[in-house]
Amino acid sequence: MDKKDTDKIMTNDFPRREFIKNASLATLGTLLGGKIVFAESFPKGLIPEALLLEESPFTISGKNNGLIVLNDRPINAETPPHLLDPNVTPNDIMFVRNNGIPPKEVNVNKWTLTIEGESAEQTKTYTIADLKSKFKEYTYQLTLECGGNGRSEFTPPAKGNQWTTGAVACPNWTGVKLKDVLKDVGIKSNAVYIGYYGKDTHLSEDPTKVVISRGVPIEKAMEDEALIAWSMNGEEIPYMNGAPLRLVIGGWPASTSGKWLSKIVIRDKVHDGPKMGGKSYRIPKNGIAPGTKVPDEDYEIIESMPVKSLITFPKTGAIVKANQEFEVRGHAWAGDLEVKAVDVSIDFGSSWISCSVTKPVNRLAWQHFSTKITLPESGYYEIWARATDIQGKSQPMVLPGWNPKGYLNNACHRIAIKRL
Ligand SMILES: Nc1nc2c(c(=O)[nH]1)N[C@H]1C(S)=C(S)[C@@H](COP(=O)(O)O)O[C@H]1N2
Ligand SMILES: [Mo]
Repeated sequence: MDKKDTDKIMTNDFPRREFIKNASLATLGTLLGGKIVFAESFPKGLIPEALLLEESPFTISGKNNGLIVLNDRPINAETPPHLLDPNVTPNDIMFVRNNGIPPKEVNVNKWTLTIEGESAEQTKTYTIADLKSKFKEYTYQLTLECGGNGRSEFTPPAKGNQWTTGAVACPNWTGVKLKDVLKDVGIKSNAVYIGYYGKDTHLSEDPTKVVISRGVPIEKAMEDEALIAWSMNGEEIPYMNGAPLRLVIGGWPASTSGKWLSKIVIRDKVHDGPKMGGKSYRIPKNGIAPGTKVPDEDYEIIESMPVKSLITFPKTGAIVKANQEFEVRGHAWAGDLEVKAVDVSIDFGSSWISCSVTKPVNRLAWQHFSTKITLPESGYYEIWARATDIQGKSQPMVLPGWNPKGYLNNACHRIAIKRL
């Protein structure tokens, strides 16, 4: 079964229809790429004709119209698994996770990056041209996954974007090493953390309010693969993904990869910008029963992301012929670690078939798995994928431990298949 065949086969778009049916007119407007004129006459519950078309003709700026919009203010959109099939994620396919409103003006020639902070030897400001001429350029393929990817599966449900599996991507990033720029400024010996600031604006429209300002320990910032990037897959970074400049911290929650990057602070303590404290991107230090309340001091910051995999082919809902052998393939990643093995199951986890797994092209890039499968008799199947990292940790089959904000769901990915 080649790619074209499964593309033609049915897919289950029911959840999307439910969402659209219940969406506000403003959300529908975003999905359609403009406000609905005469909205007051639009029958409640009717699905706009444009959204009934197989491919919506209108999109989020620069993005593939197959992305699924979860929220319109701020704009958040995830990628269905089958669109993540390429080994290197194309620019128009990468998910969008905004906490605020992207900057109105993005001028590459006027853009500056300032480095400062109590553990910086001096304050220095660079234009993008300065960065390009002063420092050596590097390209790495780096995996970015939102800490809340998979949130929709937790019960009791957690507030926030109801990501299913699509808040992950692994494009090629080009830029300079964060460590080269930090060293050029000078790092004091008491440095422990860095923090970023971007040019997006707060949902309240209060210009003094910072949307999000997170960071990483200085050791993570000094890794070879931590980049200040201006390019994705050899092109400009898409506007929604942080053009013209962003941090790329592979393997850690993507919230550490600041978009529309304008300032980096070198701190003598753990960075304390908005979304570093409380329950944001933090999980209880100890396992808890679902629904338990935990005081803030018993939380810790999420660092390396857990092992996970995604089946990108076939597309869920595919129908295969009797005795038809077909390929099952996808990607697997494990935060700072490498993936050692990927297994798939066609019998709900009773037995597992081991897949071939590629080496990562560089550290912190996702890996690819594949195997060939024939289904024994006619009927409904699920294919489950389970990756194991080099330390022997595997994905849970159903759900990992519940946490109040619904982070780090690395449960096995499942797809539905029917055999004729
Ligand atoms: N300036 C800025 N940087 C940001 C964010 C943001 O809202 N503003 N969102 C963060 C979060 S939570 C994630 S998951 C990633 C998403 O990156 P993407 O939108 O390019 O997929 O960007 C991170 N960097
Ligand atoms: Mo995120």
